[in-house]
Amino acid sequence: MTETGLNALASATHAIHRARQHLAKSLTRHFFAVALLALGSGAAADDTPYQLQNTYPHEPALFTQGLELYQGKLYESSGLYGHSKIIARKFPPSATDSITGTALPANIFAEGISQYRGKLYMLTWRAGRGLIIDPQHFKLLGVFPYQGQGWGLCASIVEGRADHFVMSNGSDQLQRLAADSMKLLSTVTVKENGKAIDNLNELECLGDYVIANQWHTNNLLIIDGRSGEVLKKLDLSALAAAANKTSPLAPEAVLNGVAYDADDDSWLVTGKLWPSIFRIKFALPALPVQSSPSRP
Ligand SMILES: [Ca+2]
Repeated sequence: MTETGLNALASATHAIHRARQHLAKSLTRHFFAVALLALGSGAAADDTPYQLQNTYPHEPALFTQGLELYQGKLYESSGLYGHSKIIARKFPPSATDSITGTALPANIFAEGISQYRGKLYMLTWRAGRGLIIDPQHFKLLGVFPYQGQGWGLCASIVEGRADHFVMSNGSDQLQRLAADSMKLLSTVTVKENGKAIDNLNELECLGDYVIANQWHTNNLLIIDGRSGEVLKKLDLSALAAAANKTSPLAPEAVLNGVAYDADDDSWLVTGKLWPSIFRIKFALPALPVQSSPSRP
């Protein structure tokens, strides 16, 4: 692998070598390698009922860091150095599906992913560089810098204002990044009745709502992305318990992964190393009326 920096990284897209190998169950995965040395280096809200709609198999080897539905496929990023990958498969899955995706270089720790205007954006934890990837062929399209650690990512789109990404970093802060430049716009502290809520991890945006799961808890938080206020909290302990019934889970096999399905207004949730993906429905609380409008 030859390369020296981010410019080389961006230009390395077409120099990637690809290999294919057949996986068990006749699944196919596309690999590419890129030169990436530059990356080396509440108590307050009530628990809210939800309805379990369905349960699907999930590959229990995946250390899920990002979950996103896009054009009938479920995209998932899986972390850990030396094991990171992005995969995609038709959803709901069937036994004959093929899995496509890409294995990532060993110095990349894949974190959250988000689809935005036909491209996948993926964070790389402590490396401070995100990757922009073509969701069809998994080619590297670009690189963007970010500040601090990168955990979860989602794209917030509201008619009448500029799009932005929301990024978590494991703290109680959410960063807003301009979607057109990936530049930091602002940060907001997530609070539940005045108390900061930390360890925010995987995210899903729906307009101004930010749905976040909190690392090492079974909580799914419904957040007003404009103010950071936790509007509701779902306790998904029953789903975590159900996952544990079929697979002994390691201590790090925690709830992580939420994706919105606009087709039926439901949500897919899973966890690291979980054998199941759950489809749930829940009512979104109304967003408070803001005294100062968010539009410019
Ligand atoms: Ca997500």
